[in-house]
Amino acid sequence: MLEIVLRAAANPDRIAFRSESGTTTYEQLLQRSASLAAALLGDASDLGEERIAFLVRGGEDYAALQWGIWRAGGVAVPLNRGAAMGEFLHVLRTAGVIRVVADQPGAALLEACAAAGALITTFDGLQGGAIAASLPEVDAGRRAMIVFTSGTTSKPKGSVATHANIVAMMSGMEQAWGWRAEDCIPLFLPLHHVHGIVNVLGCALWVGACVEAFEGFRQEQVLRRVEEGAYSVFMAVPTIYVKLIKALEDLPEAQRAAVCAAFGRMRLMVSGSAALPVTVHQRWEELTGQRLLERYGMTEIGMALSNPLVGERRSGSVGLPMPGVSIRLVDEAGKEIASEDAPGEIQVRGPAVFLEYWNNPDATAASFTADGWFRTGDVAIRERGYYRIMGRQSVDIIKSGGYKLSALEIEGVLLEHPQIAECAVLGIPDQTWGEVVSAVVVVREHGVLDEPGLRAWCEKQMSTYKQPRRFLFVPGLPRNAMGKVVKPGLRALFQA
Ligand code: MLC
Ligand code: AMP
Repeated sequence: MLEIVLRAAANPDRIAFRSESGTTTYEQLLQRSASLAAALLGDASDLGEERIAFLVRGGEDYAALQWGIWRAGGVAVPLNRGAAMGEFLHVLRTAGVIRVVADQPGAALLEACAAAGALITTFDGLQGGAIAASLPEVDAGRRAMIVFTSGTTSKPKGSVATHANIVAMMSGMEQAWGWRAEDCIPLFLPLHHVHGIVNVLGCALWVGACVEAFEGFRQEQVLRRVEEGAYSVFMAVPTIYVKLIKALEDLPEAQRAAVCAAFGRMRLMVSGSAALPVTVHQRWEELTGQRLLERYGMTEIGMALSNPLVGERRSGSVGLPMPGVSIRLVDEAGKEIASEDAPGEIQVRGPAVFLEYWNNPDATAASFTADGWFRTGDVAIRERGYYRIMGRQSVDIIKSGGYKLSALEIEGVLLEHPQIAECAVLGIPDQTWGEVVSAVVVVREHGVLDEPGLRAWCEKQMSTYKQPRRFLFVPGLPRNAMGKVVKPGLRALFQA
């Protein structure tokens, strides 16, 4: 039986989810997931790694369905609620999805299912059935989940994690960060990326802890529960800490003191998914007395580096390798860097490293070195023992609000606009978002296009976080001798 299921069965009466409308115990979660597994199986004895895409409320519905898919032998493909029709279609087609489960499918998802020939089932329609007499034995080496991640290719790739990969991620975090059954954590991060899925939801359920789920980052509600002392652990991306600092500074003094003290009492607060600016780290500590633990990770590898739970949490640094993770820095000639203070690409090995990009052996092969290390594309140095992230090898990868975005993917979408002849997308540094997606656009000869029109068009074509926020209209793009657009030069135009 899957290890996470066995662990839940050992904690039947503990509360897995708590919300205004009540609680769900681990026993109830097991029952619901077993009944969903039976409904998904129908007459089959094992889904045999069928990819089931799903879009349901975060929290207990999501966990019950994720476990139901796993227990039936399927592969969970979580969808992004804010995706545009073309983004849904890409996921469904790439992962070869023929069944989608959704609670409130919107027009974009319905249209994508029709175009992909995938059958859509409502979540309610799947619930409430009998529990199967027996569920398949699912080996830990089998595929469990596909998370779509952007990169240096124009379209997101499906990163495949096995059950064993996910267990390695969760047990590494349990060991490194002292996760325990008494913990309680708010879940407001999106559930189509590993930060929300594995670090928050997965780890909490792995140790028998309690989760309070929100439909997205609802700042006021979260702060109210923080003030009430609801949580012992808190995990967020830097953008959220920036927003929280502003919110705390805007509160009346008495309330600010109470909320800050409540943050200060938490056992652990973690930041990750993007660089935490030193100023934010320091301001958070000044306000709350809580020193954030910054860590570094990636969809394909889970968490790789972390500041320690006990010991020095150094600002601007991501600390040391997580348990079970091997790290090396490699220079441009492919040689391992032994000394401190010399930058190199972070390469990773370990049981959490993903299996493959779904149906994309070339991309999978290209992401590993000949001797089996995963190339992250991130550059770091080691300083007094700790790793510090310097940046990325590619200018085409943008991090905005904690989301990794491909400039090439966004350029590809913009080029579908009938009035756009050429474009270049880049990330411009920003205090709140880390980087903001910015587009330089060349309009076709005799074409007519203005910024409000282009913004409105982008809203229909892309998820919120991919949409360019800043535009520059230029007569032509600067290119080098090889014909490649010179992006650093364009960045200067935005910063001027
Ligand atoms: C939204 N807005 C943006 C934006 N996203 N503006 C600039 N850049 C962006 N990226 C604008 C909206 O248009 C809107 O504008 C306003 O901000 C509020 O939008 P929202 O969608 O309601 O924002 P909010 O809910 O506050 O979302 C911010 C956020 C969210 C930080 C909570 O982006 C988020 O959940 N990020 C986390 C992503 C994540 O989990 N990444 C992990 C990947 S895994 P207006 O004008 O309408 O007000 C990974 C591995 C690892 O990286 O190491 O963890
Ligand atoms: P994703 O592919 O969405 O999982 O994003 C992973 C990427 O996020 C990494 O390759 C890094 O570029 C970035 N990242 C994650 N954590 C940190 C951090 N603490 N500091 C800097 N970058 C980070």
